[in-house]
Amino acid sequence: MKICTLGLGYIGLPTSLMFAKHGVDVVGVDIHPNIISNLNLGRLHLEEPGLEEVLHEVLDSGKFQASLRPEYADVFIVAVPTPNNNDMQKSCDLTHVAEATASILPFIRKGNIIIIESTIAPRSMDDHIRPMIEMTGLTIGKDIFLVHCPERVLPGRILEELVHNNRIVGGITETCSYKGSLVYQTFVKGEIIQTDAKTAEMSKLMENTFRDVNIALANELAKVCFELDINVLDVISMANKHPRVNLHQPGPGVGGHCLAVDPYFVVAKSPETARIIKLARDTNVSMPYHIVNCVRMMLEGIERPKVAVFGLSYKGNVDDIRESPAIDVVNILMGMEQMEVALHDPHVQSGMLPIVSVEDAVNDADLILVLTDHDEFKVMDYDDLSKLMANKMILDTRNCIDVTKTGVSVANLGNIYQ
Ligand code: SAJ
Repeated sequence: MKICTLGLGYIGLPTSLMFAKHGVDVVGVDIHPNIISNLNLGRLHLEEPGLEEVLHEVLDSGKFQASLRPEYADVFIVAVPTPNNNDMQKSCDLTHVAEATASILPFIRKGNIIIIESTIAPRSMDDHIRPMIEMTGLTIGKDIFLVHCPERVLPGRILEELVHNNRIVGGITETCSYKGSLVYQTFVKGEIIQTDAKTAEMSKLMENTFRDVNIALANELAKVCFELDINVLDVISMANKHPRVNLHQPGPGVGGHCLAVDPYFVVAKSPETARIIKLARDTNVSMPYHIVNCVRMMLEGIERPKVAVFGLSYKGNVDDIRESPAIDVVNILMGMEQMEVALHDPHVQSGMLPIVSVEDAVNDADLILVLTDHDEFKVMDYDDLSKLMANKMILDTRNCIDVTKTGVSVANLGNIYQ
């Protein structure tokens, strides 16, 4: 079998490498020349545990090659980004998916399987992708097989989850679903569930929406408890002792290219009806302002305060700053008069951000503001570090510092008012 993947980002690259590791000939296509040249030299452009080793393995075995152009193959997998459109409802922007699909049309032949893995708005397969393929004159379900198989892996655990998670394979016809499921049998150990395309689209969107809505509930609770002088973290751990309750963790907001993006696809398709989903988004988007209010409260009375921000990525142990609430917090803080803000993140290497060493960030700072739960921040010697500070204050918005191991008092979203 030969597979041609379109898009070599957080999903397309690990997926390509996993197929190659299991003996499939893979050509991975991306539109960025630097990504292609680096990958062919064994250099990664993103951080994901275990990925570099697999890249070297499949380059050595000759099973993987990165390229700027698609080629003839048995299977085409589209894994390109679907951002929000710039409209009021932040609908699903299918431009990259449509362009990637158009780019393979000259190479598709009878018997090929085309898989869209990108997260897409409900009915995108039926209303947009299907007509593009039908324009070739090939009959879907007979000559060519079209499926939506949404990616569902968690950044930070991608290689493990690619193998062990269940896969939903939603075909345009039943034969499409069957043919698509055979492709994933190459390495997937989880259940491979066959359904239709629109059920697959909505199932994927609901997984991320479920999580977003639940985090919004925790964040709303954090704000309510703040107003009522109740420790939200204690409340959550008490309530979660009930066998059917699983409150999520409050924090500075919800980021990444999935939870902060996908729920809008549903809202945009059904704006009058999808009200809880929209409200959850609004609540999560409001969290950076709540965090800044907390910071302001802690710094009251200090002239020209300095905040050392720990963590810019959207969650712990990843380098991805897309839609990161930490960036929103930083932007609000930087817009405040008299406020000095220093940034530290051991995972992020963005040339665009003035990231400094931990010592430079903390030197003369009044407050350490932890916005991302990187492992490095959990094991740091805060007693030692605080000697460099003008005022020894820490606000841990992720509740990730073990307070029993530090002599410095650490505020979190549960005890900020005290
Ligand atoms: N977060 C909280 N509180 C929590 C849990 C998470 O504030 O209790 C925040 C995180 O800090 C982060 C954001 O939510 O900013 C999202 O993080 P995440 O770890 O929940 O999810 P992602 O975006 O990294 O990956 C999600 C996963 N979806 C689900 O768990 C339902 C993953 O399986 C999907 O493949 C991925 O989206 C995707 O690509 O769609």
